[in-house]
Amino acid sequence: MKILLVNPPFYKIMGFFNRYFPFALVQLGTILQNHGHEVLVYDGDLVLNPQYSDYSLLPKLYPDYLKSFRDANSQVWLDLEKVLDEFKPEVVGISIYTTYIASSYYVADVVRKVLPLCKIIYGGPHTKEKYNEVCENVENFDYILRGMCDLTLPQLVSSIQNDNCSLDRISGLTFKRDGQYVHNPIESKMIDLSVLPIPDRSLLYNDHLYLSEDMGMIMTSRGCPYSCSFCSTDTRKISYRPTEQVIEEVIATKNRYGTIQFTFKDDSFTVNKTRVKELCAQIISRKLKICWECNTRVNLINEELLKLMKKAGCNFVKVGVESGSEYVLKKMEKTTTLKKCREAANLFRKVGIHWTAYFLIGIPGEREKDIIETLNFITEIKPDMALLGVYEPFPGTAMFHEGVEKGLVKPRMSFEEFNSTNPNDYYKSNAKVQNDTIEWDRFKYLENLIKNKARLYNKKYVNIFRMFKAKFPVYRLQPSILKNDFKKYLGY
Ligand code: B12
Ligand code: SF4
Repeated sequence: MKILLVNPPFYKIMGFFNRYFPFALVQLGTILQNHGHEVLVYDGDLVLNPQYSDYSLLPKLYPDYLKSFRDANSQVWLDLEKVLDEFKPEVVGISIYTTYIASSYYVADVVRKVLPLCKIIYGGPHTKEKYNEVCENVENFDYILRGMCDLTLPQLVSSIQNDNCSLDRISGLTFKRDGQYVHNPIESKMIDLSVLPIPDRSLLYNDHLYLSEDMGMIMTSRGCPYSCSFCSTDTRKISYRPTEQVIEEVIATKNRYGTIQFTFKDDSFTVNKTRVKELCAQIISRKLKICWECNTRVNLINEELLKLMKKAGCNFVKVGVESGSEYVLKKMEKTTTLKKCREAANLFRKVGIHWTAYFLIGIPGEREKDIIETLNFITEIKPDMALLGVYEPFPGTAMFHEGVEKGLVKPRMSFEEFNSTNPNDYYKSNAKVQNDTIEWDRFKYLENLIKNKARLYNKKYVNIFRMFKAKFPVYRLQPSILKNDFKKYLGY
């Protein structure tokens, strides 16, 4: 069958900088291709000329995003129509993240308008928890697949090909029978990654337009054994790809797109140290000459491991420090301590790997004094980069449920609400209430204070120099990346 997988436009409509290619769709597309289907992956959020890289502008710019749904001449939607018209798929898969749900709904409208007979499948992180809400909100779809779909999507496509036979047997499928929705349970949260093919990036429409480093996103594992209460990863288990397969993907991407800066985007890359050591040893012994970054946790590193990672080309590590308050770390169920964060900071400095610390403010129960402690903690542990986010309730998380109990979060959102609300405020009972402990005006004051301090901190010459130094080997070989980073920096 002809299958189009669509990553809905979001950042592009507002002119924001965006990163990477839609990994999940390329992975799913490759699997479908191996089952004999003709597949195209359309990334509606491929931004070629970004205007902004400061995402705190979103509250000001989101009306442009919502307005685009009512503008028949909006270029992003005309572009999608053109692809549908040219490729003429029989099945379209659309991904849904909570943040861009309004766009995912609109993509289906466009598909129905251009190709009324085409089957529409929704999938992605938002559908796992909120499939009932999707059914209530929109009509323009045929199926929702929940959870990991690597094995179930080909099953569904084959059912569609055979007049909807055996739909009952597909794990995590929502479909309509006699006018009623049927929701099959999800049988397993995890899958054996060794059976999956290497994601074929050439399935992307206009694959040559991506920056080489944006093609360098690789997942070497899936899942996370931790259960931070704000995070929607709920696997509690982790499954790994064979090291040899990861190396093959690195080599194939480097050969085709010239990628030298890679990102291992696993939730927590260093959970299994033996595996990381094996991967590093392979990168070194096979002289791959690449740089790479990864995400991990402050409790999952040690000096020996960091040294080896550095030797194998690791130039950036990103960790969720989250808060400078022990009380808040406990509320987040982070299972780390300030002491562990300090130790990690010392280790990164000692080994000399650029490290970014993520911080999160505004969770339920957080007090003013906790935010001040976070501010002080940034200047105490001195990460090379401090990135600050404001808490947003994502469905399926423990904190979402806590928010519902406290009246801060509404369990459902209507179609109209998605189409009139700033995506940062989705599921908040009141856009002008961040949490139950700090008054709105005071919270906004503290948010601006800490964001401005973090911005100034990141712009210190010494921190800019460290960033430049970490990426110098890449800039030397690919000056276009330096130009791009410079533009991003100016917009920040
Ligand atoms: C990489 C990543 C990013 C990358 C880019 C992603 C990309 N271009 O591919 C960047 C850094 C840009 C990013 C940004 C954001 N991200 Co993010 N990201 C991830 C991360 C770490 C990995 C995603 C991934 O590729 N996983 C591997 C693939 C194979 O798994 P998957 O995405 O779940 O896909 C499977 C199923 O969901 C399903 N599926 C997915 N799409 C589709 C489509 C169809 C049609 C079907 C049938 C099935 C299907 O099948 C897939 C294979 O089994 C996840 C965490 C995680 N562990 O998944 C968070 C995660 C997806 N991100 C999340 C969030 C919140 C964000 C941000 C909002 C963060 C922020 N505050 O700004 C932004 C929003 C981005 C946007 N455009 O709206 C949340 C999503 C929560 C939600 N309910 O939507 C996650 C789950 C993190 C978390 N644990 O809370 N992210
Ligand atoms: S925040 Fe990170 S460590 Fe915590 S559960 Fe989510 S992925 Fe795991």
